[in-house]
Amino acid sequence: MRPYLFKLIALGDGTTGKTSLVKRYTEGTFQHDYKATIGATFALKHLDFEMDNGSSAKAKVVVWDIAGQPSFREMRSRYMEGASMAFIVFDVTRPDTFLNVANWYGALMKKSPDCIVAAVANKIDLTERAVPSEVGGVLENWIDVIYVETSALTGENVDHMFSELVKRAVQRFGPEN
Ligand code: G3D
Ligand code: MG
Repeated sequence: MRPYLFKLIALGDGTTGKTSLVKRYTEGTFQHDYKATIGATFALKHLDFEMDNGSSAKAKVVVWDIAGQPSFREMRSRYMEGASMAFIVFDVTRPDTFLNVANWYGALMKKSPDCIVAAVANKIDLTERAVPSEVGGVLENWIDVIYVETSALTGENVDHMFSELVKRAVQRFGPEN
């Protein structure tokens, strides 16, 4: 059986933890001194998983991560097009990054309306949390997202976030997309 092939993109304001989440997921590491470069970087993840009917399946996920401080404009074109999945990250210590989630979502829906989306509350390991968990229910009722709370630092919920996206993408798009 041919593997599923998916494009997954990282979205969200600068320094919310996009690159750290991608690294945690694809390499299992956390780098304190990651240096941003210009352009986008790519990581490939191979997955073996079980379908609801018990059969096994394989997926290849190409994760796109834009480098540096992203703007909506530079993100819109190639980057968002053809994405099967996206995660929009905000930093729980910075409410302004939470308020921008809906803007990222709107821009994404213009380019990839069928995309499966996760809204990710990152940096939950920090004690200076300013955005409470209750926003999860608000977000899920407001826009069509899966809400997940993560820490790229400790790794909490990171695999869960990515596997939820892949599971739903398999359900929505089926094989050979
Ligand atoms: P970005 O790709 O969205 O711009 P980065 O964000 O992944 O580069 O992360 C920005 C900063 O936040 C980095 O700090 C990184 O170490 C930190 N960070 C990312 N995720 C977490 C997390 O879950 N918990 C904590 N405590 N910090 C996190 P520096 O200081 O290296 O610039
Ligand atoms: Mg980055």
